[in-house]
Amino acid sequence: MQDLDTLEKDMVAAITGAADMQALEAARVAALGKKGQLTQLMRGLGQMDAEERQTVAPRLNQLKDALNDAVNERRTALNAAELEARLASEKIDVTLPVRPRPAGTIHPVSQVIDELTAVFADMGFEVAEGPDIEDDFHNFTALNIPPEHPARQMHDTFYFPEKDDGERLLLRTHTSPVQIRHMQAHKPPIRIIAPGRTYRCDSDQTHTPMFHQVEGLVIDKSTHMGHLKGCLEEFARSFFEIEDLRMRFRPSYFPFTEPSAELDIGCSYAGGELRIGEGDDWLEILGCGMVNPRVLDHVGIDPDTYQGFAFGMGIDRIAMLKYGIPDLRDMFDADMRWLRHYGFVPLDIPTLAGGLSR
Ligand code: 2U9
Repeated sequence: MQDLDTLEKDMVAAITGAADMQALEAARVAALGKKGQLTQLMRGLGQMDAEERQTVAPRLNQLKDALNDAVNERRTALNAAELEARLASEKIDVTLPVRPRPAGTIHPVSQVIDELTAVFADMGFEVAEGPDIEDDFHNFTALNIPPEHPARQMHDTFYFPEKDDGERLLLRTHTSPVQIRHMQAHKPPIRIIAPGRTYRCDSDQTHTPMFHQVEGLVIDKSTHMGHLKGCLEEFARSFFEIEDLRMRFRPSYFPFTEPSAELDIGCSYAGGELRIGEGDDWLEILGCGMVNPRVLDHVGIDPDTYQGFAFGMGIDRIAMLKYGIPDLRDMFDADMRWLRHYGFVPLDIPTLAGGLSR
């Protein structure tokens, strides 16, 4: 019996000390398996006389129960530890966003350029581009702004240092030189828009030294003011996504167009908040006119055969109006918080069919 006590102690120690399920199974088999130590002892009962069997058999049964209890207890403990470890390793933070936001957004100016392009492309316009650094002829003279013209002062031009030949290059003050270059390189009919950066030495609450413009030009044999009106009304309705938008053309003056006009759209300023398409007030959105015949002369297009219309508008301004952006200067501060707030989802490309804005 003393031997059985030692044996029990050793087997229970092997079971309770098993570090994992594999070790526990090995300890169980060593004690209770077909060839296990207890099974061998049970088999020995047959060789015992009745009296000895009567004392040993209950002791072996008790040992068997103790070993089974020890195995079950250890299995439960190991299972619990394994679950604990799995739960710890599979921990998820339920406060994390379900799907991470893409890091970048589309700047409102880029978004509005895409929207303008979609609207005018649908009317058959192509996009034209040209250099930011221009010469005096393409930026001024060809546009009927001769050297002594007062409009030159109004443009607050950034000039480069004078070259050896006396020429002074400049940063374009409007995108009009793009249309001049296009007319020099292409014969009419012409139907283009020119979006891009423009520069004027001016900086305050409503002006930045770099800003964006889009201009448009249509030249054909019988293009007239009715085409201008229809085209720009269609543009305003599509761009602001308001079918019954109120509009009016007001006479104006530009050296490069004659006659000239400005387009106002209906709005309300009630409660200090601008609402486009509501109320009785007016908001100027663009300038336009019939291309001055002198401009056509400068690029070698016969004004007796061809005529056309042109328009121009500030992209930054209409982006602010459409998307309720309060301060112009924030547009070019590259502040990530501002960009996250006013930016657009990269794959939300504006189309007329799919909707211009979200
Ligand atoms: C050519 C002929 C004519 C472009 C035009 C305007 C009227 C105009 C301003 C709007 C706000 C500039 O950004 S702004 O300050 N532009 O009002 N632009 S007509 O006329 C052209 C252009 C090119 C060859």
